Amino acid sequence: MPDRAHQLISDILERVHAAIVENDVTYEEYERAKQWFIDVGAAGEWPLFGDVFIEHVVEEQAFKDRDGSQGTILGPFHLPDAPHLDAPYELPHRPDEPGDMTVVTGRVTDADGTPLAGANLDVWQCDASGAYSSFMPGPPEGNLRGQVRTDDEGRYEFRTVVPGPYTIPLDGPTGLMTAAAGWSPWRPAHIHLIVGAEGHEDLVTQLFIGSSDYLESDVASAVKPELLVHPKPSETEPGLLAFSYDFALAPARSPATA
Ligand code: MBD
Ligand code: FE
Repeated sequence: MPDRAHQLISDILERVHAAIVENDVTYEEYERAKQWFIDVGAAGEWPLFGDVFIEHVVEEQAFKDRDGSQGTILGPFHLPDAPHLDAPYELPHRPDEPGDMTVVTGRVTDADGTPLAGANLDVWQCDASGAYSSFMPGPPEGNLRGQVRTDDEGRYEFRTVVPGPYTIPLDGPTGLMTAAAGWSPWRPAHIHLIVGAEGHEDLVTQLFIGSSDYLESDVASAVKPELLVHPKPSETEPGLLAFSYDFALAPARSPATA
């Protein structure tokens, strides 16, 4: 689609040029920016930069008219092949995993509220200290990643640990840019999910812990009020927290062909 490419590339560059003119950008600043581009690439932080500062607008634009539950950004830390777990579901974790254990329950339905049996929830999160397995030192491979299914009534239930807030790397180029701009580098505590069922559009979303710091200042601008959850002491399982969340999936946009 050359017209589309021409339109987008021209528009983005014109806006950069206008910002240079309006702010009277100097050669020193241009050279600093060039070195920063190089540094972001060398640090492997382009996915982080994109998902923190750009993805939220793409998500809001792409799904503004979609039926069903709210989604939010995917982020850079999803791994596609997390294990399909068996009931009773519990995300894999260390024997001495720090943090509060919680039960997460709810229903997956279509946009009209009809329960979806055999729906899949691909769940991933950081640990209580903000570390994602496979991306940060600390947790072992596969920690706090797994896939869960709904039962015949569309219900799901799994156990996990309440995640902590997360900060982007402070000493990398994305963190240095964030500090230079005077912004907080933190994301509030959240659990990522991709909820999927046959004939329905995948819902990429996050559930935000309602008691977390940084809900009002998420560096990735991904919090939506509909996505807050409030873990409370479980009424049936002493020592555990519990919360509930129901997901409604929009119909697939086009019929499957393969
Ligand atoms: C995260 O944990 C995250 O979810 C996103 C979107 C960006 C950076 C870190
Ligand atoms: Fe995250």
